[in-house]
Amino acid sequence: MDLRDMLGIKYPIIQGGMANIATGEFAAAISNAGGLGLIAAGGLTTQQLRDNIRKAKALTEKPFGVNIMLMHPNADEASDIVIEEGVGVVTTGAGNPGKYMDKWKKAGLKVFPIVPSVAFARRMEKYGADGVIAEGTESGGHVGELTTMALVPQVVSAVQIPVVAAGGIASGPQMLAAFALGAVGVQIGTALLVSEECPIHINYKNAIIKAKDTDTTVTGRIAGIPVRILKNKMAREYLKREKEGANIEELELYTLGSLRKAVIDGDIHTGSLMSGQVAGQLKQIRPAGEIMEELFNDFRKAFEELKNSSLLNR
Ligand code: TUI
Repeated sequence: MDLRDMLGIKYPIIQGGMANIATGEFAAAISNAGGLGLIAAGGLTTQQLRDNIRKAKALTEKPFGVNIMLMHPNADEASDIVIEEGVGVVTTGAGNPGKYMDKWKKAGLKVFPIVPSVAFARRMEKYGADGVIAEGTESGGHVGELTTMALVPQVVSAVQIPVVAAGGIASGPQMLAAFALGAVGVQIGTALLVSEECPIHINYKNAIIKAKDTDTTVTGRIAGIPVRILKNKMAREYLKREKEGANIEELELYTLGSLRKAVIDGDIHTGSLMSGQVAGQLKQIRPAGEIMEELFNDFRKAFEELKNSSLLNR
């Protein structure tokens, strides 16, 4: 199955959900540039979600979707709004979308749950998911345990439905690796955070551009909500207090509203700068169309180089 035909898109690229960041305007920009843009329902009120869907519809003729962050208190309402507003595609993260699957399938929505394990992917296939997004721990934000390299091929072997790879993909060779592992497409988050169209504070973008390979860390492992962010003052204090045995209530004081601090105020010291491990590769802020076009062209080049390499020719 070619993901481009399945979703009606130019590149086999689904935008990462990115709660509190991915607006209707941003999703439309990604869709107009040839990927599948997504509005993140996480962080929006129900009315804001409706408004953002209508905004995206006004700004693009191309397909777009909604990402529903299942830990968000508004997930139930969001699950109805996507039906009422006639959204074509839903991706879900940070939980089990099982209770919504029947109504979504009846409404003709295409559903791609994000899965951190083989068992969860199998369960989603049984529920009737159209595909799954196998997301490795290299990703930014809320992460699972397994790496993309280990997770994707095991999910591909376990299910019949299409598998999209996510986590650690921001270059042509990484995209090639995802396809080599059996994925039919990729989900791209961090690389699109540093697009011109992405509505985060410039300080947040510059922090990603400045970051090196080892500059992300994972907070919240003990509390059971592991979140990958760029190392900063907030991350250091959080990890210190976490090690010292601070309770969840205290730790939440660090994280509550901290993503918005980074996104809106550009506070790179006490804000939560969610980012994947690929931050170290990203060196400039560019239009989203250029980022996706280069990714796909470099994927082709990487494949040609591999075919012509001495490895295969002696
Ligand atoms: O959801 C994400 N990434 C996210 S959500 C987010 S917003 C946030 N803000 C503050 C704290 C926490 C989150 C930022 N980034 N990725 C998809 C994802 N889903 N990663 C891991 C999972 C997952 C984990 C467990 C999916 C299912 C699951 O199973 C739960 C179950 O019921 O067994």
